[in-house]
Amino acid sequence: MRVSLKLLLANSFVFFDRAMASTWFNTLVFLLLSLPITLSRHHPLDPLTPSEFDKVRTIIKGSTLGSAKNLTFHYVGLDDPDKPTLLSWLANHTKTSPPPRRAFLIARAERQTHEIVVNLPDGSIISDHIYTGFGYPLQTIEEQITAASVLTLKYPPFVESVKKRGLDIDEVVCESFSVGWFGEKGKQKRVTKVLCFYKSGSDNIYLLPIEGITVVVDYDEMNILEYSDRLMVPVPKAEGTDFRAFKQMPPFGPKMKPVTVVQPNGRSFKIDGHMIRWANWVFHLAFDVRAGPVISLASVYDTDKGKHRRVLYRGHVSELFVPYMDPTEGWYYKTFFDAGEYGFGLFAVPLEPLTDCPANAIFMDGSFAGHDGRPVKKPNIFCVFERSAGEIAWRHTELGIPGKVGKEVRTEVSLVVRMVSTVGNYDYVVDWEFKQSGSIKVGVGLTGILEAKGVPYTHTDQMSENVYGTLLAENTVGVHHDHFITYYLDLDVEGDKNSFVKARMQTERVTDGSSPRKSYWTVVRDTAKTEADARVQLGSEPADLLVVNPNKKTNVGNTVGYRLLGGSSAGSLLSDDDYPQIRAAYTKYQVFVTPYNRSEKWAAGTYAYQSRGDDNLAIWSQRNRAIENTDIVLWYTMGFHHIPYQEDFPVMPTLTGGFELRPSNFFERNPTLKMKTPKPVHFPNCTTA
Ligand SMILES: *[C@@H]1O[C@H](CO)[C@@H](O)[C@H](O)[C@H]1NC(C)=O
Ligand SMILES: *[C@@H]1O[C@H](CO)[C@@H](O)[C@H](O)[C@H]1NC(C)=O
Ligand SMILES: [Cu+2]
Repeated sequence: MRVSLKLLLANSFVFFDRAMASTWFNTLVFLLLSLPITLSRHHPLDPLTPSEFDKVRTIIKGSTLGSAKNLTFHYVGLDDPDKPTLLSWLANHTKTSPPPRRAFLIARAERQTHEIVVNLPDGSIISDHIYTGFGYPLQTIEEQITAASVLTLKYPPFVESVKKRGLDIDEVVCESFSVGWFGEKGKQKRVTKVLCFYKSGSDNIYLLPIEGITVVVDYDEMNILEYSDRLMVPVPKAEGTDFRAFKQMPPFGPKMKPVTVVQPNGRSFKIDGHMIRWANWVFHLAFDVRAGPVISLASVYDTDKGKHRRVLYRGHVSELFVPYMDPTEGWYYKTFFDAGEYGFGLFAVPLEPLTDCPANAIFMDGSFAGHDGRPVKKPNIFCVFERSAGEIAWRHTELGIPGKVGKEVRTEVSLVVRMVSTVGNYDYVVDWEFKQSGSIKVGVGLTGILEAKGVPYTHTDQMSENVYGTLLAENTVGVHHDHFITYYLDLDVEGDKNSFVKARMQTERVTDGSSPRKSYWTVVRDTAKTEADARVQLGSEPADLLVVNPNKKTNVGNTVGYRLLGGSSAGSLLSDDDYPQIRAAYTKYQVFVTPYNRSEKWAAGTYAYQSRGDDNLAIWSQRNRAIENTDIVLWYTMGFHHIPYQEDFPVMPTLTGGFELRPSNFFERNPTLKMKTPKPVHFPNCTTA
């Protein structure tokens, strides 16, 4: 859920809105954009620019599809070059020209889904394939607004239902919710369910649901298919739901003195286009409307070897599955796929300097193609900053030498790339943090508003039925749910031929009397041969999980690798035959490893909207392909079972989870041994003791 649509549109603006209306102008822009000089400036992984989105639109409008009725653009993005092509270009890029820039788009026209590849340099359509399988592409913001705000709010029976509840229609706001799939056979229409909320003086609409009304809208016809008004549960009281500062009454919370991070000599990182260089790291950062931030070509400089060494070819959020645990009529279908149904990048919000990101942050913009294919700018979509939060990178006090105390400490400074996506009620703060130790830490902060249900109860003593959640305030239940955030991690540890190793810790018994000890643990290293060996439920047995390069050894003979330190791991508790679980079957495991395949990027399938579970990570993994000493992709699913608590009301304090990719026999020794702690900064009113 979903969608402060108007706000999102207000924060974006459309390029060339009127100018593009005239055809000669289109042709001119088209010709200008065709000049190779414009294109050669791009890194092959740079996201499409606003003018490239325009160009794609112009090409499609000029094709046979251009005359189709109701042509809508559901996804437009870079058709990233084939990996071998890109790698060979990178190895040689002073001598050869980059792979041609191509766009991949998913458009709908006349109730059909088209998958189109456009060659940008010459404006040709390379392929136009009609997808006939189950599931639909991302919803557009515009169709969500039309279904919710235009159709529903004007629908006479709905206006009547609002009146019957004694509510004022002008205070009602509505939003579109994806409907899922519950075993229906045959092709289903592309539909949405609309839910409405009551503002009544508070802006915290998600805590003020109008329960008992079902509205089903056909997206393709844009009409209301079903309407029912079942029961009359009061809208919860608005009192106490407001989270805006100016609405709060004294007494106020603890007062703090100003605090900030200053870098008097400037930042230690450089952004060149989409390439970011900081300390020992270099990587490419792109925005994708479905994934949000995409990190590519991350490599770490090895001071001892005097070169950059490859770590991560590509990493991004692949899916967020958020199933609610209330099986009743108004709630059962709430099993959201925030990336594949809504667009994790599409709902990214502009970051505000000094609050969303610290004072030393730099901001980057992004853009995407709207419903009509026109570019929409997303300002301040990412921030990049150095984090110096008083952490210790490493230290030691040497107390063991009589008469001498030796001490060494290094301060931790890391680099963070941040995006915040507000998918309706929830705000996800996603951080990619690069450390000088060679670690990449990925963090997700969950905050925002709980999805609340209106109930007749004002105290837990009155509740004789299951309310499927926690009574948070009078008439307000926070419904039980999960968050499963799946990351696509194409690690290339010193090259693309990698293996997945489980270093299992196994208890050994001492039975021969050779030691006073009766037991110890030892490590058994299993290299996964096929996909089945690499499905892991974390916590089921103690093991380090590594992606290694079996062809590269350290000087003392260990295999170079990176290990996954999983955090916030939870597995889905739904039954395997439950429909949402069939669609998100991969959430039974936290780890999968697949061989690299360019078309396997989205854990819940390319067409997650109304998907039926026939195309997802769990299904691909069942092919049980070979994954040893080949190009592999690691998939990690972070999970949270969320029982709401009263502190989550009316706005939830950030709950943080994450995982770490940590060099493991990658370097010859601690790579931060010779790292220098930054010089101290002296403040006028601050004394360093
Ligand atoms: C186009 O959309 C309109 C409403 O938005 C609908 O009535 C019509 O049937 C659609 N036509 C096609 C061919 O999809
Ligand atoms: C790549 O993935 C797609 C989608 O799962 C599949 O149809 C195709 O067969 C795969 N290709 C290879 C070479 O495994
Ligand atoms: Cu939650």
